[in-house]
Amino acid sequence: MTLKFYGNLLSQPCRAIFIFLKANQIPYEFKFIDMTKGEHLSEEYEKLNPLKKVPVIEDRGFILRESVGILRYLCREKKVQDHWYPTDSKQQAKVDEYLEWQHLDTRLNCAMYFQYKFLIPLLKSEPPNEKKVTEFERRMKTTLGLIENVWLKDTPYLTGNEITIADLLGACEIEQTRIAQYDARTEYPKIATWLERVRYDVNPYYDEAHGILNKMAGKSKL
Ligand SMILES: N[C@@H](CCC(=O)N[C@@H](CS)C(=O)NCC(=O)O)C(=O)O
Repeated sequence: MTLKFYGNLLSQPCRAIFIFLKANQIPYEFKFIDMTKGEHLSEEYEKLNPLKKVPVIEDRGFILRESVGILRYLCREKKVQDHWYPTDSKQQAKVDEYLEWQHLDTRLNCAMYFQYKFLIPLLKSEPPNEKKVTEFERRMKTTLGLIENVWLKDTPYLTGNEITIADLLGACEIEQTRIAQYDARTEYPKIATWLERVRYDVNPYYDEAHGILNKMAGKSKL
């Protein structure tokens, strides 16, 4: 039975899972959840995920939510190269170190900037709340500064010398702010080089995952 992946490529964690599945040639059936139509809020979807969010996977009847948990599960269950989530305890711990940190840093601060600068004004047809935008821009830049000067200080990838699931989640989160017309590449040279490295490693899937985002980032007049 093919793995089912419920998601939407405008979602940062969904893109990370999409790239991972493709790069590892794991067969799956994509179930597009149209959040603009509120499909994630439907009764049918709620049965799958009472948290009403994407992504979700279903693997031979086993349902799993939360991108970090999903990626770790896929690394354990499927035939993938060890570098994605090393079995060596210390190397794995370094990946976990980032995965734990990112929830309240890269994920929270970049996503909130994107929401206040772009998504909320779009959904509510009203101008951005400038106070919130300024606050989250400050917090996002603190996070980006830490990625530039701490996580990428001595290594080509976030947690070492090889690409891991941490890099996929981190890169997809940072790319999201381009829809709100902020590109981290312009201010953070190490982040720029690292994003290009990650893209190169997993292309054509990186570009495929970011196709809609790239179009939106190009079109947005904000
Ligand atoms: N911690 C969750 C976050 C999932 C999440 O926030 N998904 C967003 C899209 S990026 C969503 O479904 N939002 C719909 C909503 O909040 O109504 C994960 O990493 O999987």
